[in-house]
Amino acid sequence: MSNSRVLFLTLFLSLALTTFAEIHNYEFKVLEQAANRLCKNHRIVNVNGQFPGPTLDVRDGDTVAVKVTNACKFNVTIHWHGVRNLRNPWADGPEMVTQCPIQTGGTYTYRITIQGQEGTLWWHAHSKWLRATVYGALIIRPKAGSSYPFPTPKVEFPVILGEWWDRRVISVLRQALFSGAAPNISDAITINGQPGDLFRCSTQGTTKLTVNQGDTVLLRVINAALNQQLFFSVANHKLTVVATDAVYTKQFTTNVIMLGPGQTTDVLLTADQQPGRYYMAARAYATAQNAPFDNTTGTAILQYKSATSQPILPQLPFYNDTNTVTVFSNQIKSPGEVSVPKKVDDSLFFAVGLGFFNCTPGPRCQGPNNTRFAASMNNVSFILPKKTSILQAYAQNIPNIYTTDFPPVPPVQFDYTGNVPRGLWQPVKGTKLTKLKFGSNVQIILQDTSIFSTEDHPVHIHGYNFYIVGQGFGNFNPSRDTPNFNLVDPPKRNTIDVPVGGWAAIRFVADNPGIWFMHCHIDTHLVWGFATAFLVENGVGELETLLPPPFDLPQC
Ligand SMILES: *[C@@H]1O[C@H](CO)[C@@H](O)[C@H](O)[C@H]1NC(C)=O
Ligand SMILES: *[C@@H]1O[C@H](CO)[C@@H](O)[C@H](O)[C@H]1NC(C)=O
Ligand SMILES: *[C@@H]1O[C@H](CO)[C@@H](O)[C@H](O)[C@H]1NC(C)=O
Ligand SMILES: *[C@@H]1O[C@H](CO)[C@@H](O)[C@H](O)[C@H]1NC(C)=O
Ligand SMILES: *[C@@H]1O[C@H](CO)[C@@H](O)[C@H](O)[C@H]1NC(C)=O
Ligand SMILES: *[C@@H]1O[C@H](CO)[C@@H](O)[C@H](O)[C@H]1NC(C)=O
Ligand SMILES: [Cu+2]
Repeated sequence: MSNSRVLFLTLFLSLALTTFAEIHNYEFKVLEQAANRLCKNHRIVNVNGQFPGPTLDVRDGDTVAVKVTNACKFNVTIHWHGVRNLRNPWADGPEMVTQCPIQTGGTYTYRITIQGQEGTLWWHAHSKWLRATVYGALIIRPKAGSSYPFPTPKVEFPVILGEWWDRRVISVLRQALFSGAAPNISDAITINGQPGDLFRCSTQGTTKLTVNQGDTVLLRVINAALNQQLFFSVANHKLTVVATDAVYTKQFTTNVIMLGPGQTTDVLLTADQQPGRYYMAARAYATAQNAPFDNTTGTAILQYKSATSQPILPQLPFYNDTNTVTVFSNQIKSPGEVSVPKKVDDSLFFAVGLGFFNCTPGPRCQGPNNTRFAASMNNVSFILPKKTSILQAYAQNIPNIYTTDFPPVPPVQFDYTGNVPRGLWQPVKGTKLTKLKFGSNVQIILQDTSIFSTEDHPVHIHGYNFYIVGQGFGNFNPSRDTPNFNLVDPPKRNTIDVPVGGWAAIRFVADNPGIWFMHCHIDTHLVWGFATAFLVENGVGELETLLPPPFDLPQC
């Protein structure tokens, strides 16, 4: 062999052995096609003709390039929920926040990097309400040569919970945005796109998972529902929680889990029951008072090989069983001691919840008592810019797209969870951001309000994982609550379901420069303005600096 050949081989081998990192190429074609559920046909937007869409299956350290072609008549973008994409919000996806939409006939390639994350994430459309049917799993396995922190399961299965409307979701949203009233609730809770055989015309399509007795099974549960927190349980089988939001947890065993929209939970189950058929079931956890919700039960079937018996239903908690939720979420912890920021540089307090805009009685004023529904954070109801995205405006110095004066504390202090005077119910509109220095230690208290109704809100931050150092009910009280923060082994997540009528304290280091969206993952609340964004400044040197925009970034 020639010297250069040897050199090349050595180089190639050492690269392959030291990094193992792979590059995955996927192609997504966004289409609108007929789908049949609950005895009715109507058109849904999907990816590659699949619903749920394709599963991305990668390893920690890999790079993923997804070429998205928009072949439907709506503007679309895709978000990689929970992927940090360090220095690269260009690949994050929220429409008019980090990019202009991919218009009909257009193409954009998302170049995603997975670094230090393992478990289950997911992807979904981030444009209007398209994510109702445009979503799929993103599975991140350990690097080659390393393994799970538990015995490798025999079977792995994504369980994607969703909501189905008998009408086109675009029409449901359009009607709500026109009238100012709350949108219609969904008609079915689904598992992997199927409502299950408790519904009419659904026996054929029901999702089934076949196992052998004795198998261990890893269920990767994702709440992809548009607007609904969900309980999930499997009849007669205990679930051992091993990870949430692609971060491993201390393991614990439970009969039921609860996920807010946006959250994921990996659970292990052992097929140690009598050979038979058992329902996996999902149903609402709903906390807003006097608000209608979809109270149907979505099911799939866990069946032992060759069993044919009638499936058994698990007992799910009552829709308002906050006690079960609290017991469950208090058990989620990091596996051991973690490095939580101890000193806080930016101390923020965000009061979050619903509100109303007064309006002139008429067809566009059909919220309660002649209003239009709104939602806000610190009394700002977020408006997406129309001319260009916030990230493009930031990177290219385009003025008048956003401001950086988001209030660090509520502009008016009040008894957040008490009887709030009507005079405080109407927020102001704005596109307001919080500027953060690179490397700053940030703490945010998220405080629910009782304006209209208390409610648990799944708050998601793009590009970041954060530690949940405390949670409680009522108003946050710094002198009482701060000393009880868990700075040892708190859970790390990308979405926190803030307790109903309560608060949550989160901490993170602002180590990812760029524009990053923060919002309620209930899409009804998001379109009403429950959102803001962070502008994280560059640090020192290339590795702490926002990447330049890719050449194919869509323009408005
Ligand atoms: C919403 O529900 C109302 C009452 O059931 C119905 O009249 C209306 O057509 C629905 N709208 C949409 C867009 O589904
Ligand atoms: C929700 O459905 C369950 C099971 O079908 C039923 O027991 C319960 O009464 C319903 N709750 C509401 C508020 O509709
Ligand atoms: C839950 O709802 C039921 C009936 O809808 C009610 O009787 C019960 O008091 C509620 N529980 C809580 C904890 O609010
Ligand atoms: C609407 O007005 C009625 C009567 O004043 C009041 O009882 C109710 O709480 C109001 N609802 C809202 C959402 O403001
Ligand atoms: C929000 O701002 C509006 C307009 O200034 C004011 O009327 C309202 O009381 C404020 N509400 C809160 C909760 O700060
Ligand atoms: C689609 O996006 C383009 C570019 O941002 C915009 O001009 C157009 O109004 C959008 N169309 C719809 C239906 O929102
Ligand atoms: Cu919300």
